[in-house]
Amino acid sequence: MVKTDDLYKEGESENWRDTIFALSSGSGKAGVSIFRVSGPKTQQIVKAVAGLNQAKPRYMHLKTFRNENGNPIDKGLVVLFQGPKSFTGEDFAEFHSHGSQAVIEAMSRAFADAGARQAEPGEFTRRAFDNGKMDLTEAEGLADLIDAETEGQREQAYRQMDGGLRQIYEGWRTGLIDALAAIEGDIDFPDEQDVPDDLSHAAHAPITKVLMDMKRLLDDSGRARSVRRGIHIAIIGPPNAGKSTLLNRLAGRDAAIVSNVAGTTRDVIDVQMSVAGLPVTFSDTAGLRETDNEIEAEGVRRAMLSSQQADMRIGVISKHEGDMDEIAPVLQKDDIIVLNKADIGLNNMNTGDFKIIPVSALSGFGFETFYDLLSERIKLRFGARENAGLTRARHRDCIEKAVEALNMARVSLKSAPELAGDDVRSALHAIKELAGEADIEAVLGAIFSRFCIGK
Ligand SMILES: Nc1nc2c(ncn2[C@@H]2O[C@H](COP(=O)(O)OP(=O)(O)OP(=O)(O)O)[C@@H](O)[C@H]2O)c(=O)[nH]1
Ligand SMILES: [Mg+2]
Repeated sequence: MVKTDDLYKEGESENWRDTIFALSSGSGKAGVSIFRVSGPKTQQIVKAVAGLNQAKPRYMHLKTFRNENGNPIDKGLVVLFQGPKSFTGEDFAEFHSHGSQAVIEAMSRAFADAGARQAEPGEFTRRAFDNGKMDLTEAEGLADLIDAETEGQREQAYRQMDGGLRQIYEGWRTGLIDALAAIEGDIDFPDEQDVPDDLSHAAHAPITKVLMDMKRLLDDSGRARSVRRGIHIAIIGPPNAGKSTLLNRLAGRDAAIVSNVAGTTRDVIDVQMSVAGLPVTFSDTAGLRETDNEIEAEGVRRAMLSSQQADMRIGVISKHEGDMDEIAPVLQKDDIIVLNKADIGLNNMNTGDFKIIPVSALSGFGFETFYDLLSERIKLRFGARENAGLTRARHRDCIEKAVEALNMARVSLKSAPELAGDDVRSALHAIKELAGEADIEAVLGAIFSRFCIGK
């Protein structure tokens, strides 16, 4: 773990010893509000505000909370956690008061008067991280859990917060340290009899295993990131095929303008919803066609861009000959095609390898079948996996660095094992960065400042 001395430069160290407080439950009127206090003055504050001289740690005490003058503010619960057995690793307390604006203000004043200062966003978690209560991936998982809006996001975030990724990289670290030991044995004692000649080979197996593991996780990283950020699905097709009508049916409201004028939709219209417990943004786009109209042409350009950037596409065609030709170039494997306007009769369409679903976006015919297939595809491609994944670009960057280093290590092993040692050390450093153990103050600042206050 990182030592706090390394992280807090001269002048900032005083900051570290501050006692901080914050309203940790959401702001606004509520039945109950929860304040957190952390730092060396915590017990003193529990005494000053709750009148508890000897709080029994980890026990809820029902107390009257008082201001500096001894006047009662409210009655509520207080619990003390003595460091290091607390969330932050410091002395830490929670006060549960009633949730009115006036109580919140009076409580905040009481904490400030008793010697605490208002916490910065993410400062509690930052202290937990600095005190070795969690690594950086776990802190990120916690941030994601707080932000989770769908079941799939919650599951993924929980797994990461619970040390899923940490477990994986600790395994890698063990493997690579074994490999390093094998390599260095070769270098440092080349003439000693009890060191076998093929030590470099002993390093080969653990390096390869870690490498394969890392590659597998990298392959899956697109999925993990999509779940965290939201899955993007573009609705594309020729003008008038019924894309906007389909979007409206998915959204259950009139999100996009529908008309029988070809070229109605120009801007990309996004609708967010949860499908199969996963966060999905559907983008309705302009109908794809050659056009002289400048504005429509810009719409088509945006449609193409949205389609390329999307994780998946829904191609909407109606019965026109040539519809398929318009969308075929932009479709990718596992995309879905709907043959719309089934209410006015169906033609047979040659859609190549793509499964086609007849629907009527207008009447709702076939919509359920389409929606079930869509959910199934989304679940299959983006649904939860057993193991934790690489949910952020930061994770992927670290692992890519490690993979590059280990690839070089494998090459070096045969010819120049001393170089392989350096490569393995680089890979170990990349793992340190992933864990938040390397000196990456800027990264830490960026991550923790995104937390809400009180976390
Ligand atoms: N009969 C029938 N008409 C439909 C169906 N879906 C859409 N329409 C009609 O087809 C016309 C075009 O529908 P839109 O949803 O605006 O089509 P679009 O693909 O968004 O068109 P652009 O935005 O111009 O690219 C409208 O008059 C809709 O009412 C359907 O399933 N059956
Ligand atoms: Mg439209």
